Amino acid sequence: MRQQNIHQAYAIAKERFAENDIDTEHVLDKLQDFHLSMHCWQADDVTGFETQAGALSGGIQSTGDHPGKARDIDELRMDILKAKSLIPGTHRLNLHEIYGDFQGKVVDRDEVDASYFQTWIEWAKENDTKLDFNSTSFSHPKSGNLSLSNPDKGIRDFWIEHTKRCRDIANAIGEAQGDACIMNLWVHDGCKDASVNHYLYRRLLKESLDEIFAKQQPMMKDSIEGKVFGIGLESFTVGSHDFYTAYAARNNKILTIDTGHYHPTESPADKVSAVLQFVPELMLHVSRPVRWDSDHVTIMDDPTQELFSEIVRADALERVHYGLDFFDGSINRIGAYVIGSRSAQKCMLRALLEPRQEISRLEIAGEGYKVLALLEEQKAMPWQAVYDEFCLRNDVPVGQDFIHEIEQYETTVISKR
Ligand code: RNT
Ligand code: ZN
Repeated sequence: MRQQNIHQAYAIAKERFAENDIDTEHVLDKLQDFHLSMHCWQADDVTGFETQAGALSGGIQSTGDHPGKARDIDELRMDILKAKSLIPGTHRLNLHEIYGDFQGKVVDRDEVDASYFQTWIEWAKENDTKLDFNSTSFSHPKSGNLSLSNPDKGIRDFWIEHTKRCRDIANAIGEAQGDACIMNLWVHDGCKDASVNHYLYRRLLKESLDEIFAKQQPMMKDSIEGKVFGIGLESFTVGSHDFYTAYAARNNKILTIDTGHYHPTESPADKVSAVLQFVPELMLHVSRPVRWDSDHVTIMDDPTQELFSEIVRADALERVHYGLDFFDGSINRIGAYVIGSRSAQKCMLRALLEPRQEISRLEIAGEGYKVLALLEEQKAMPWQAVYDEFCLRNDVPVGQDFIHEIEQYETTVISKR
């Protein structure tokens, strides 16, 4: 009965959208081809599996102590598969270097190699998942306030070596999966208080990056991520948005836009059409800033909707990679994955359902009020019926039904940890 209602609602929505010349079947195909890169670090509050692991540092923090976080690689893989089973479509997994399969061995960051990611490569293959990658400069005794921009050559070289090795790993992953692995580079480097060596730090970061990127790596792509500030590094950030935008434009690198990394009234969405004139591709870290935190679970808020709409309006679907980046330790972590992923997907769906050709035509013809009228009307169009149909076709729970599944998993698995 319920299934029948969903199909019926979809049939009505389909007709309604067709009045605007939107073919919902075509949109559903596009949504099927929309792959998120799910971050592995929501499952364990960015802890990772280093045998020698210390506390989370580098200006990021995961707060809350909801019981049952993944404690080892098996639990993490299981949790991610559970989350994936509740998200329609096929999605990638984004690994940080500290999530290697170290098997109890102490492997320092300048010693890591692809062998520690072999079981991940196999797991990914078995589970029809492509992998992306990140170097990890935080949570390490040598992290301090400065890593790749550290005036101490010994420390700088340590992180350069780490990052070069991470590129080798990403390339090996890319080769194994027959699809380029994107390696994101974010370093926390900054100053807590007033400082005068900004030019020096930025020159050092630029030189470190030049050295790191010197090697050609055909099966991986580099993305670089700036930030407005880190916790404990409030006064200055070496890798600011301007720094990486300029670097990416000059060196043909993918620019990462983390939606939590800008000033409160600055619009990440507005950057899409600006930077895509100069950088080849974008990587998103879809997140949600709240006060000082840049990593709350993604929801369907206006900034997220605007971001996806801008990508579709720029006709840039093929030039954007869709990473997620939030970590909330205060709620059920699988729930966090599912809510964040489905919300990002719904924003993309709404963006795809917009009659943009018609709105664009009206705008260019100077028919201002009609543009506004159509944009306003879109907000109440029955997109939800299309999303429900999408869930049904992908054999995942429709609407809030996923809550029940997470609750069961909480009782039978998570609460036993
Ligand atoms: C930190 C950056 C970065 C991290 C992850 C864990 O502010 O957003 O992307 O969240 O690498
Ligand atoms: Zn990020």
